[in-house]
Amino acid sequence: VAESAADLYEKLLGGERRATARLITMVEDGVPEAREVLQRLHRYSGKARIIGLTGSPGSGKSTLAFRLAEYYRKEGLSIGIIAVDPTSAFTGGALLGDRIRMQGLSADPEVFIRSMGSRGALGGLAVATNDVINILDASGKDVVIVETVGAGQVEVEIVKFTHTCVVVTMPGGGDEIQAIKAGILEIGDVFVVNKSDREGAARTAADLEMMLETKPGYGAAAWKPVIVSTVALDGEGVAELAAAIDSHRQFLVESGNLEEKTILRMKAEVREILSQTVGRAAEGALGPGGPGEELLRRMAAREIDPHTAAEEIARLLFKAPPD
Ligand SMILES: Nc1nc2c(ncn2[C@@H]2O[C@H](COP(=O)(O)OP(=O)(O)OP(=O)(O)O)[C@@H](O)[C@H]2O)c(=O)[nH]1
Ligand SMILES: [Mg+2]
Repeated sequence: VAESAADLYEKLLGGERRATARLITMVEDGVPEAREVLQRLHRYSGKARIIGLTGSPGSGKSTLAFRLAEYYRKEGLSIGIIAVDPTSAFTGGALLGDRIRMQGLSADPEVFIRSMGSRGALGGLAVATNDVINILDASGKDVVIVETVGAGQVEVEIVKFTHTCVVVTMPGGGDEIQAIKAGILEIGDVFVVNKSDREGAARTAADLEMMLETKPGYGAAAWKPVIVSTVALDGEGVAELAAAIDSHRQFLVESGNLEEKTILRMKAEVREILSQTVGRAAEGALGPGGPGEELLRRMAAREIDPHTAAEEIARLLFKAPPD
């Protein structure tokens, strides 16, 4: 029996996990009714702290996410964890110990864990992820952790949807730091050298520090990125990481940057949605039976150039008065 959008909405606000899970699946599948629920939910979101965890594959992001979740649970906070396009699923590669700890966490009604594959890429993975952040936020989660593999444009896009971005790295000589250099340095508020039980951790932290301090604009920046060393395996340094995340949060609140960040988040969100809408409209206009069909023929006959044709279509799409 299909649940109506109104039912789903009520159940979600009532804290029903199944409703949350169902709505997320609907978002991933691009089911139109999901939008109706998202619209209604919007005014209930905006309370959660949103933390991004990004960094190279296998650096320990998932393990750290669980550790952080355990830490926040002890503080009495509820948690949502989203893993975006994980190279290894939560139930996959992890060691037995990890799996058992994870099962413990996922049995906790105050913890909601979800992996998002590129299945949701249809409507844009970044938008789908942000929808899921908002769903977990509205469902009452105090903290939402978003894990992404810090590689592509989508990840950088997703980081814009978080309040605090944690970049996770591990000892591994120059390669590791080199990987970080590509764009990731700019987006980190907190940097973690995980697997500090391994050789070369101090060196990696020192290299990182030097890179951050020589970054253009470092002296003028109001927030100086913090570097934390952790061993996610046994939880060492996790309290320090939580403290660093907290002080960044504090900074955002006190400097008024939180509000600015929220506006930027909304902007990124609307921009993504708009560009998709406009893209689809353009496809439609140029498709069979669309107003562009005739224009395309005229272009082929060299009667009209592509710029003029695009202008005409834009005028049709946006219904702007002809000039
Ligand atoms: N030695 C050591 N191993 C760790 C530490 N943290 C995590 N690992 C191990 O590193 C491996 C990868 O950990 P994950 O937490 O899955 O890493 P990830 O960054 O989420 O990996 P992907 O999502 O696949 O990119 C696992 O086998 C962990 O047990 C650590 O502090 N020290
Ligand atoms: Mg992972």
